[in-house]
Amino acid sequence: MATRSFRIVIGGFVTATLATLAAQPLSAQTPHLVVDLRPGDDSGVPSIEAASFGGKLYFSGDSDGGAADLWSYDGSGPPTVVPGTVGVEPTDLIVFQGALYFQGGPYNPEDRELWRYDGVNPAHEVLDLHPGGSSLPYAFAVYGDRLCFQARDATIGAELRCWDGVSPPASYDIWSGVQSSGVEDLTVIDGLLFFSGYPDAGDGRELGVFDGLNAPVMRSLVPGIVGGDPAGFTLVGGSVYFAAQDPFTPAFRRVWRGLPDFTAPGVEIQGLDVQGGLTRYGSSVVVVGESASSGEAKLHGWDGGALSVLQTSDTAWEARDFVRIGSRLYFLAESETASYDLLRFDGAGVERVLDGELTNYYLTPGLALWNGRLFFSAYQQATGDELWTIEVDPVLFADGFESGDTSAWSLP
Ligand SMILES: [Ca+2]
Ligand SMILES: [Ca+2]
Ligand SMILES: [Ca+2]
Repeated sequence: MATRSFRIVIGGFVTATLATLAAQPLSAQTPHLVVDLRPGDDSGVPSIEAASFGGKLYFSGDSDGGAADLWSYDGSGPPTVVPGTVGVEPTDLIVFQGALYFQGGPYNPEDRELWRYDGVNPAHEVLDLHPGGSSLPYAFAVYGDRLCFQARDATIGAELRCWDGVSPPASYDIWSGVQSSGVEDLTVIDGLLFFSGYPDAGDGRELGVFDGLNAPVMRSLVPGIVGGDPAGFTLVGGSVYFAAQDPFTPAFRRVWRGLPDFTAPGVEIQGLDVQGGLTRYGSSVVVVGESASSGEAKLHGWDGGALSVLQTSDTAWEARDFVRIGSRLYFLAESETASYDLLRFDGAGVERVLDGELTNYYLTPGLALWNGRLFFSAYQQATGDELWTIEVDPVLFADGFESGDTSAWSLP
C-alpha cells in the first residue's frame, strides 16, 4: 500500500546509556499542537510526510488552501517555507548523500519527479525520469551509496531504479516490458535490498531480493496470481523475517523466515494470524496477531521457542509505524475504538500512551521522530488536521544513529 512508503526518521543525540535511561522516570506525556498551519478548522497537515535533516524537522504542509509546500521547523520559532517549494506537494522525504530528497511537482498537469534540497539553495527537480510525464518516484531506500526507489516511465512501466547521485539511474525491468512490477517496501538488510513486486502476469505481489550487482531475483511465496504480499522485512538473529500470506490458506498472513541467502523462505511461526506490522525487539520478533492464547489482535513475541502474548489489555488492530527509542517500542494501532492510539511496549508489557478517543485527537497514521519527540498529524474540530508532537524518552542510546540504521540500536 502506498502509505507504507512513509519513512521512519530517527534523530537524537548519544547522551546516555540504556542503564541511565532505565533509571529515569517517564515525564508527563501530553501532546501539543505544534502550529495551526492553516488557521482555523481547515487542515494544514492532513497526513505526515516528514524527515529529520540538518538539525531540523522538514514536513509537508499547507497554510493557505493551495497545494502543500515543504516546511522546516527548528523546535522554537514557527515553521517556515523552504525556498523553491511553494505548491510542490512534497511526499516521501528521505535524506541521501547529505541532502533532502522527495517526490515533488505539480499534479495538474502531472509532473511528479525526484526533487532535492541541500539545506541552502532553493529546492529543485534533479531527475526527470519520465520526460513529458510523471515518474512518481517513491518507496525510497538508501542502499549503500545509492538511492533506490520505484519510478515509472512509458517504456518499462513502474520499476526499480537505483541512483548514485551522479550517473543516470540504473533501471531494473523486473516485469519485462511496459507492465509494472510496482516494487514497494524497499528495505536494506545485511547488504541486500529486499522488496515486494509483481514478477510477471502469472504471479501476484511476491518477494524480491537485489544484491546490488546482479539482476534482482524474485521468489514466489504463494504460487499463482494470489501473491504472498510480503512486508515488514526485519533482521532478527541473522535471519530475515517478514509477514506474508499463508501459502495454503492465503486469506491468512503468517510470519515467514528467509535464510541469510534467501534460497528457501518458509512460514516460521505457526498458530499466529498476523494482523499488522512486524519488527524486532532484542533477539525476538514482535508482531501483532491473533493466536489461541490471545484470542484477538495483540502484540506477540517470538524468540525461536514458544510464542508469548506481550499485551494484557487493549487490542492492536492494524498495528503500524513501529518506532524504537532506546528500550521502548512505540507504535500506532486501533485498540478499543476505531481510532488510532499510540501504544508503547517497554519490554514487559504494552500501555496506551495516547488515547485517540478520550483525548479527542484523531490520529492519522504515520510517526516521525525528531529531537526526542514524536510528530504526527491529528484532527481536532477547532483546527482540522495539523501537526502535533509528544515528548517521548528524552535520551537515546543509538549506536547506529550515524548510518540511520535503526536495526543497529542497542536493545536489551
Ligand atoms: Ca517529467
Ligand atoms: Ca516493466
Ligand atoms: Ca487548521
